[in-house]
Amino acid sequence: MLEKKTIEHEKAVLIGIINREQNENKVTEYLDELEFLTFTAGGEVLKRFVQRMDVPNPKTLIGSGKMEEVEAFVRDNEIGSVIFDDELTPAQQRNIEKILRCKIVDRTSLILDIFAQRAQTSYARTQVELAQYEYLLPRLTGLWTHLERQRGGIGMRGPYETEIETDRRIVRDRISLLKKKLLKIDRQMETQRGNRGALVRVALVGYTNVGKSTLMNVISKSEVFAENKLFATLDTTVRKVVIGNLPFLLSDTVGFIRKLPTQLVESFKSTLDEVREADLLLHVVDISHPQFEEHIESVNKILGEIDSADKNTIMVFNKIDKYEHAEIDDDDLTTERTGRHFTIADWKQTWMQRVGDKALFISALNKENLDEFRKRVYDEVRDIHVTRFPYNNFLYPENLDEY
Ligand SMILES: Nc1nc2c(ncn2[C@@H]2O[C@H](COP(=O)(O)OP(=O)(O)OP(=O)(O)O)[C@@H](O)[C@H]2O)c(=O)[nH]1
Ligand SMILES: [Mg+2]
Repeated sequence: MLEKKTIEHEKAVLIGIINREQNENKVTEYLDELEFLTFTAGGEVLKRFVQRMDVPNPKTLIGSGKMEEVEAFVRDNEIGSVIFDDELTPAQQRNIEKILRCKIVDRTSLILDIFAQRAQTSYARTQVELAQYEYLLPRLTGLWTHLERQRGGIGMRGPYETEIETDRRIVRDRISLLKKKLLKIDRQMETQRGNRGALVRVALVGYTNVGKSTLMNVISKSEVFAENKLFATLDTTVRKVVIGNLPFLLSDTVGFIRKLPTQLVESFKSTLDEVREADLLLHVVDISHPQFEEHIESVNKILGEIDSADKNTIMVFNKIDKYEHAEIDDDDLTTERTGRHFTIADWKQTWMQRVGDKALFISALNKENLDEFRKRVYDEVRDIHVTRFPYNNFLYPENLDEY
């Protein structure tokens, strides 16, 4: 098992880059999220460094002047980790480590670290460990990478096989062992899912921290761990829920995030099977989050990666109790009216209108609009159910109020 890096209340600085793809506002938003990730991992952010550069420095990502500034700050403030929002190449990571002499973390390794901290079951731990080794493997190639193509040639035989080579072999062996272990668990889980019979399956999906587990708990009276940190849930919980007298299965699973490391999507494949095999998705969105539209995009992108983009989906806009909009004074003629100024009623007139009755607005925390939520889910599940079992449709009336 890989050693868990615990960065408890460790002092950290963040580094972001402004370029053609990400302007200053975007970078601020990304660093806000990176700070939340750092907090979740147990760190405290003392300062952010941002540099504008269109072509990143191949050796150190940021320029040498900026690096000196960071180095001085790290030295004066006993910084434990320097965290980059952008992914670093193995070489960049090594070079920067030499200059700053502290832990160099990128977004991917930070997310992996949080997953490692949060994994409870042996299943989740195995999946995270696999992702960590996949991340590690190309980073073990140190000195000898450039000779790789000539492997087996002169000077590369026998005693010249380096420690790195041995390490790599160990890591590769470990990866194939973990894959075998996961395959075995996958088969068990598949059988388990098969045993659940033909009940309609509904899956909660969404960005991390949007309130999926909270909603699961109010709907199913279960006790899934929910808190205001990222990735509170890593395992999938499945509960049988009954609305009216119509039973179905509801699953709550790992939350998504922008740039979710591909290693994680890969190794969490079987956890995500619950989503892939669902008949209906409830895409939960935190409408009070300023970047909720981007969150929807990130989630849709990952759904695409797991072949679930075209599934029957209800959009559940949660946290309406927390939603606030900015006001523009009557005499202010310069401020451009943007999404920040919309009320929820305004939002409903935007693209959300096209979502039609597949959009719901609720507060899972204050239990607002849950009746409407139940009714919509009932209707949808009922439709799927009666298509599947046409002979017992009389059991489930079209109008839930008849109960
Ligand atoms: N104000 C408000 N807060 C909410 C609402 N629903 C959930 N929360 C809070 O949002 C935080 C995250 O909730 P979770 O249910 O853990 O979110 P999740 O989507 O399961 O998150 P992950 O498992 O981390 O992906 C918690 O602090 C909840 O109390 C809501 O309707 N309104
Ligand atoms: Mg959760």
